[in-house]
Amino acid sequence: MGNQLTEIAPSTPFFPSFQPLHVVVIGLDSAGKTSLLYRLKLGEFVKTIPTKGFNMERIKVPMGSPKGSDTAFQVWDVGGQEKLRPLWKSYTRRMDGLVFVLDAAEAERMEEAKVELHRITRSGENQGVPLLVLANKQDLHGAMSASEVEKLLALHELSTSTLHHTQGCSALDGQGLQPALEILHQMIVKRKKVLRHSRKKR
Ligand code: G3D
Ligand code: MG
Repeated sequence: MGNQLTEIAPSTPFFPSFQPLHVVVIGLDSAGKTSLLYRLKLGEFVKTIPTKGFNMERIKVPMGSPKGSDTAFQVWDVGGQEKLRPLWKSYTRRMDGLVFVLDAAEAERMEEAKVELHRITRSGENQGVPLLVLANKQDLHGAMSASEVEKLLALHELSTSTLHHTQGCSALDGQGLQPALEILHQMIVKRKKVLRHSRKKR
């Protein structure tokens, strides 16, 4: 699910792991953001409590291409309760990539998620930042697929310059996370290339 990824050549330059990519994880409360962060950091499912502020961790993700390489992400997991959402703006400043997490088994909150996602992606300097949507809790019976989630969130309404990808995943068993982060990395690399190119032209 997504757009424009087919144009990414396998030979895209690789960012050295000493320069972590700044990635911000947001989404409604209880979507599974903190569980996903610690699944990535520790490789296991941990019991969470609602996030009042934020969690920040550096994670290293092995990349399929170039083989044997890995990429460092500095991941900010920001609380999703309604009263905390105005803070999202300050965390998303100068980010390289945005991860929006949903509880794919909770159809009744899709509209609320859509409104928040479009609000944050349209605001100021967030425009054009690559977006990874994680349709979490795929281990639950009745969880919506990535394509259903993509439609309900109306991702086609995002600006054409915003690279995006939607991936089904589960913090419980870890499925879907590795490929999702590889695609996020590819989208970030592609955008940096485009920005560099347009700066040179000026
Ligand atoms: P948040 O950080 O987005 O607010 P949390 O969400 O990571 O705190 O998770 C909220 C609840 O969802 C937790 O359950 C957590 O265990 C559960 N959860 C997170 N990811 C998954 C998943 O992939 N599958 C399933 N089945 N549950 C998940 P509680 O019961 O503590 O509220
Ligand atoms: Mg949390």
